[in-house]
Amino acid sequence: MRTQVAIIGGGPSGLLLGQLLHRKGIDTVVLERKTKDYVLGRIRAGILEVGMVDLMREAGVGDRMDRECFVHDGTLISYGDDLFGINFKDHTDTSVVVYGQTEVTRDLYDAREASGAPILYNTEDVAIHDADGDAPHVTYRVAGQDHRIDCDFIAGCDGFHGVSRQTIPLSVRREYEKVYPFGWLGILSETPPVNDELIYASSDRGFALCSMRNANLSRYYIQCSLSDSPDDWTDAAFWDELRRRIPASEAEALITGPSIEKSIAPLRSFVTEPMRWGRLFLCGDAAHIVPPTGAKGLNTAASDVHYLYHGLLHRYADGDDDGLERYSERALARIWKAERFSWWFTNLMHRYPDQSEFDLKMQQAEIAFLRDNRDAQAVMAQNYVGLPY
Ligand code: FAS
Ligand code: PHB
Repeated sequence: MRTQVAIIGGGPSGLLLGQLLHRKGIDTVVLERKTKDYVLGRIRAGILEVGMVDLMREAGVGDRMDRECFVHDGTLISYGDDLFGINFKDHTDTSVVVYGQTEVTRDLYDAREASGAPILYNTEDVAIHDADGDAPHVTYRVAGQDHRIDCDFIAGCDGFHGVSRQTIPLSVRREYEKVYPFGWLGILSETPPVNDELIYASSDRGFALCSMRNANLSRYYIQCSLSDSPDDWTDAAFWDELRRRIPASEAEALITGPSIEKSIAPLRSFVTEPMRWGRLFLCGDAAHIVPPTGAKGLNTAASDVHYLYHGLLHRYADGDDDGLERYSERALARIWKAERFSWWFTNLMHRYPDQSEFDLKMQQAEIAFLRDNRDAQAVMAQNYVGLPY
């Protein structure tokens, strides 16, 4: 088989890139290790920046998102019972959109399958060959049969545990990582959200987040120990701990129900440089990870897709390689700013096991400064709604 761009990974990065390229007549093949149902079963991001919203519309998959999403002009932040708002619209004239990654991925799968463009599921032993040579190609196995795809370019959209990043030699790759000493225990419940806005809550007992997917589907998180497993937490224990971490007014309003999904996500900051090696381009979680506090994971994947899509478009349309040559530099410039914001917000809102009393006072002072200072809120708003592409 031959194609112009082989895309490894059928998550949001790979599917969005594939859909954008397909609409411009550029041939792609998407290789996904799992099944579509497995990918759709992973509960992940919930907040889309305007850049991602625009890309979904440009990809022709924005209609359901535009119908069903919630537009949020701000968010709430609390420390104990002290609750205050950050008004994004007021500071940036921009909002964010609440529309789950599951729905984004579903819309992209539907579009891919409707287009007839090839997507291969259950691909095994995917390997990248000659990425830094003149005959890049990908080999893989499906149902016991070995296959090869010759291509012009390879997009490594296969997430943190994929094969693409590992293909770049260690002599070329530089990796930067911070692993946080806690995780997020998240649940989905078919209950109305406790508030119309998200609540990022800090407390003496740790962090909590009240989010949502729609008017009757809520998403809640509490900071938990890395030694915890979801089975250690009954629903009742989760709800009790969540109530202890959010303002009393919200705890009283909280409507609880049985969890329909319960999982723990570890938190890490990670970046690999460069994001390009010859004809291989890394995109999304394959190249970088953020703690979900700043809602930047999916949204930095989106800006990578934007840069790579336009680089490939110019390469095929007029032979101009400038976008591809500058891809890694441009993507990383925005990624590092998102890494900084995610790291800053995580440090501000979470309890660290080794924190001193002084450290706690610094955290409380910074939250109070954010509450009281308009400029501090403007900086928060600019980072949360998404820095320019
Ligand atoms: P993905 O990991 O989503 O997709 C990669 C795809 O490649 C997967 O479908 C995988 O099966 C496939 N793949 C892997 N190896 C392969 C191989 N060798 N061959 C073929 N296919 C292969 N972000 C937020 O903004 N908010 C959140 O609350 C949030 N929660 C998260 C919770 C968890 C547990 C995780 C892991 C991430 C979370 N994220 C969150 C970040 C998440 O949304 C990612 O940023 C987003 O999924 C990135 O999309 P992709 O780059 O497509 O990577
Ligand atoms: C979510 O709804 O899953 C969500 C929202 C905001 C975040 C992280 C996760 O910062």
